[in-house]
Amino acid sequence: MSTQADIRHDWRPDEIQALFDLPFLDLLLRAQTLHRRYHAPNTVQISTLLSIKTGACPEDCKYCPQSIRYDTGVEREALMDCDAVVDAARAARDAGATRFCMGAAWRSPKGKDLVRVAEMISEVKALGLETCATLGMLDEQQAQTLRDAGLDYYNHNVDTSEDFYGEIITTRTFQDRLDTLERVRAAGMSVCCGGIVGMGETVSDRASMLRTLANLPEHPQSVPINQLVQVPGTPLAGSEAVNPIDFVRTIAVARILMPASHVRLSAGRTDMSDETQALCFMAGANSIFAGDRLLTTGNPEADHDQALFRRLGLRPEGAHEQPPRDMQAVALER
Ligand code: SAM
Ligand code: DTB
Ligand code: SF4
Repeated sequence: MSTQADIRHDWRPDEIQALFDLPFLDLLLRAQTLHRRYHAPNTVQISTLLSIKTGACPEDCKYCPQSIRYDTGVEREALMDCDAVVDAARAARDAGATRFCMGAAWRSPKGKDLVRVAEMISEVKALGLETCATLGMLDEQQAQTLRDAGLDYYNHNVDTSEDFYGEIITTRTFQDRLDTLERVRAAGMSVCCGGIVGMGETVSDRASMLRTLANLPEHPQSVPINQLVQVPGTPLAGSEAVNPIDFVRTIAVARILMPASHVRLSAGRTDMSDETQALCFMAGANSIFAGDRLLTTGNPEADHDQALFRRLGLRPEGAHEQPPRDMQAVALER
């Protein structure tokens, strides 16, 4: 049974630190127990990403292969044609995704580009998919335009703690991020907001980032937890890799702080073992990106994910009309 007492917006730093300090198995048990009050067990929501405008971003996010400031070999690509985006969305739907997320390497969208993205959103929604976009900072009017086009979710990550933010990005502030999130909420869209683990932050930074998310006026409906994908040429390439147990702890604490939200095991899965991913699901992750690409970097192959789902007895959430053929096979076998 769910209780309002689980959904809090007044978490104190010491309470969150105490969660990180729990014995690992106590933390996992608590996270999975709470998870089952709010979500169907063994069920994972599937999103697919498409980079609709790639590279040459003016921002200086130290993790990002798409910043114009770093030589990462990412080929810049102008905003895609609507038809090509719709084709990709249809393929994602037919492969079992229920949400399609369109990402653009912008600081913020420009007028005429936003009109084109609005058209893409309407057409992707008409396929019966939930729509998500991540286009950088928005003003009120832009948020409303996206909402009117049928955008369900807007992804805009805080990425790390307020204190550590300036070490990672200097071209905008943490408050700029919060301001956009407020406009997204005010326009009536669901918020997808999370961050990255493995950028040299401390556990206390991770706790502070999650506290920011949990103490927002509403919990983000979707909370992507990314493990840094180290891309040669970015300033963060060569960072010390995050220990898998510490990554799983971050997922578990996110689950406990935001029990009703979808917590997405996001970027970084190609660098994780199946066992680490299984622990993430045990810790309360119930969403992934499927498809062999994220935006510019790789993601596990469909075959690998299907085998992992089969071995763990996981099923896709609300799969579209019919489950994809391979997932039907999973259901029949069980
Ligand atoms: N330009 C927009 C923005 O920054 O909001 C949208 C696209 S941006 C690529 C979306 C998110 O991807 C970032 O906020 C960051 O959390 C994540 N991201 C980017 N590069 C990453 C990397 N190398 N590893 C993990 N996550 C990454
Ligand atoms: C999020 O939190 N992770 C996704 C999505 N939101 C847009 C992006 C991950 C990007 C990883 C690096 C790349 O592929 O360029
Ligand atoms: Fe640009 Fe977004 Fe990459 Fe930052 S994370 S450099 S804003 S594409």
